[in-house]
Amino acid sequence: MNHILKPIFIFSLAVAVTGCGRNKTAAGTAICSGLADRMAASVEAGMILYGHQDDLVYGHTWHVSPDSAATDDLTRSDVHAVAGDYPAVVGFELGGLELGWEASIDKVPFELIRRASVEHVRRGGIVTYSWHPHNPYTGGNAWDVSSDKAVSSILEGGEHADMFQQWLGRFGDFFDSLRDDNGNLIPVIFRPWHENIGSWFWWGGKLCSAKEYISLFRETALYLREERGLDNILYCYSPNSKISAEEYMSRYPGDDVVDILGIDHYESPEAGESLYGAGARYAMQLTEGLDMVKGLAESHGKLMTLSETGFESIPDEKWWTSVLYPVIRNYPIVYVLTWRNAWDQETHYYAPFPGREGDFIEFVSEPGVGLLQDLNRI
Ligand code: BMA
Repeated sequence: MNHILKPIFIFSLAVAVTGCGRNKTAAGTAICSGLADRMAASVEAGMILYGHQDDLVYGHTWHVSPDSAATDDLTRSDVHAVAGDYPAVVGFELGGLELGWEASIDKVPFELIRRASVEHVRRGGIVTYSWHPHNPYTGGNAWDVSSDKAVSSILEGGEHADMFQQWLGRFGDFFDSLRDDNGNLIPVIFRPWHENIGSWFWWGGKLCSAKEYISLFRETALYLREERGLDNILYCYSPNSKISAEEYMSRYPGDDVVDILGIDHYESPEAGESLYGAGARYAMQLTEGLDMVKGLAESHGKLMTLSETGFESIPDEKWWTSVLYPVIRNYPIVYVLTWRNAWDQETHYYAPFPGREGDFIEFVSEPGVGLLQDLNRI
């Protein structure tokens, strides 16, 4: 929103922003340190940026059709339609890119994702990528946890190691294509191998050893950075919530390949649980999770984020101001990203849209909650 920024939070920002350009970091150059410094400045100003997954490429009732992927002006957005401004952060999903598909698992052409990413950064925004890759061992999707050999099979020496190199090659090509009008690479955030302590993805806690997971993350980041020389990527490590600090760190890939510590946490009522009860439980667990990440981010000199959150269909009319905001306002998080508004699933939405605004406008009017224009004033 266009509110005047009232930084009311005084954070002791122990963040050394190790982002590229500083000592031990993921990328090591000026391209990334610009983004890392900007994010640190935003936190220091008491701002929490709002992010939304796939915001510019589809919403609850619309999507950019594949036919106009090369020409659409990318001005549509459910968040903009409700709040009059774009999210400061936009997330995009890269699942399917590893297989050489034209469009993602959510049917968004990668050429459209590339254009929307460059355009959002041109407008002053921040872009982050999630990845739900197919199971390399079974051929199933990211949620296929039927084998505990998937991760080991693609690591160096594994039977599908070549396949993984091919996957990484496609990712290298994609990140290398993220260039502005002058041909310069744009800085972005990549958040691979997420929610890795739980066991709902094939790279999850019970599906591979800690050593294998760490190799997986490191091979990914080091391929892009060292072998491809891509110095425009900040890496985010984002386990699921409801875990201890020991569990969080048990699979930590290392300070040299991680720039941002995140956590994913959703509200999801249990059978028979009231809306109030579910909100209170979500808030308590989120508090525990953010307390933990804050401590770790401080001791490792990293930025922190609530990398994914939301309440599907947002049944609570006051969710944004009475459940989410009272918790996140207490933490120096760079951004909070709510998940996608699927255009082809009636109830699969996590952000407002016209006719279903809830209290989102009040939320983005709260002190320190930032949309794109707020970020541009930093
Ligand atoms: C999940 C759901 C799926 C989607 C996946 C990747 O949480 O939204 O429908 O395919 O994320 O975006």
